[in-house]
Amino acid sequence: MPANLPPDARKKWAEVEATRNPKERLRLMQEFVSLVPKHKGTAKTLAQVKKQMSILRRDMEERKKKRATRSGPKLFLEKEGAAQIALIGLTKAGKSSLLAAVTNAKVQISPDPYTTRVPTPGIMLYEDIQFQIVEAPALMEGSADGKAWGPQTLATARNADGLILIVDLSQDPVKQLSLILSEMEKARIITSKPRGRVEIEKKYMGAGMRIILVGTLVDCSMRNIEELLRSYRITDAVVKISGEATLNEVEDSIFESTIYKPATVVANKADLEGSEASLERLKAYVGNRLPVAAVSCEKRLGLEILGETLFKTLDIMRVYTKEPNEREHSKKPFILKKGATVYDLAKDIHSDFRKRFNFAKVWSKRLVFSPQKVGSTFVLADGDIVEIHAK
Ligand SMILES: Nc1nc2c(ncn2[C@@H]2O[C@H](COP(=O)(O)OP(=O)(O)OP(=O)(O)O)[C@@H](O)[C@H]2O)c(=O)[nH]1
Ligand SMILES: [Mg+2]
Repeated sequence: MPANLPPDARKKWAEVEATRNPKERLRLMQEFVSLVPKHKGTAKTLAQVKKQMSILRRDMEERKKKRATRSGPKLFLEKEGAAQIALIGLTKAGKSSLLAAVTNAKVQISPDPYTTRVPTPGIMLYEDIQFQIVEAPALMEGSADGKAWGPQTLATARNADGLILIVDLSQDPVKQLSLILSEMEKARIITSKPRGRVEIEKKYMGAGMRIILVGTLVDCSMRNIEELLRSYRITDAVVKISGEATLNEVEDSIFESTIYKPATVVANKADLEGSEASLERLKAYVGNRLPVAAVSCEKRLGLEILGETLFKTLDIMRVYTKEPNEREHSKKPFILKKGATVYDLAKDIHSDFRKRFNFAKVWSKRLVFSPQKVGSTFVLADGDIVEIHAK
């Protein structure tokens, strides 16, 4: 049963998506729900929207509480550096100790529980990249239901580009990690790449629609998908479809609010007795789902691989730019997602380049001859040097 929502409901959803004010958004979502006919075909959509509404309500309540006390930190920390990484773990796992060991941050380390109560940032260097690491207040059972600093901890995770999940090897690490993963999943944050075959990434206005199909459409054409999305006023997006997908599945993904965050597990306190056995148990539990790094923040052991591990899990690359008449390229890299093209780089440099792009020259280790003259669709790789020529 493809495309089962009436046009007025689609229009309403477009209004929801265009609204940032949480109260207004909630009201529009409520109206949306009342416009959706209730039957088996719409059950999933309704459940997803209701879940979004409950998250929104909780966030609003949290904000109200903060306003009432007139204190409390901001919900989000400004991003700095190439990527923001949230440090998530139970109390006393060693989050502050890790921050102290790998960044410039001044933090309070203590044997008492719940020492860090506000998101605390620090900058870590890996080669020529700066990662911003943010210690979130300790996660606990009930965080996803709003207990203690739960909303703030989970908002920190949701707002970050990637996660470090830290566990204490002197306590049961499997229990800690499974608690972390289950609280996050309740808050709709997952650490394994979505199984979903349809991914919709909304883009800035004017970007246009790009559908990347690696597989087959079952009951529809590319054109049907564009029409469907347009009926939701989605006109600027990259839609990735893999495997077999129906039009209905594409429609479902519009309401999907689960987000994927690449994560690395850090197993701390590897200096303590008995840590080897618990590391083995942790590794057996994790399997090949996530990378696991055993460290001792106190003894400064095992930390040297952290930068490279983060870089790999984030799926990012560095690209250097060069002015046409200069010999040296920029010292500071542009950070792009793997698979990004010359076009993505050009619009990151200057929004004007989108229209004025003529051609680029690329110096790369992969190319037999460098530089090579390329067009905007050329796919870049880590370490490439790019010189952009405008019209
Ligand atoms: N043996 C050992 N102890 C550690 C290690 N890292 C941290 N600790 C100790 O663990 C305790 C908690 O460390 P913190 O870094 O404050 O932990 P946290 O996760 O920031 O805790 P809260 O902010 O209170 O939730 C402190 O007493 C640290 O000295 C380590 O690698 N080995
Ligand atoms: Mg702390």
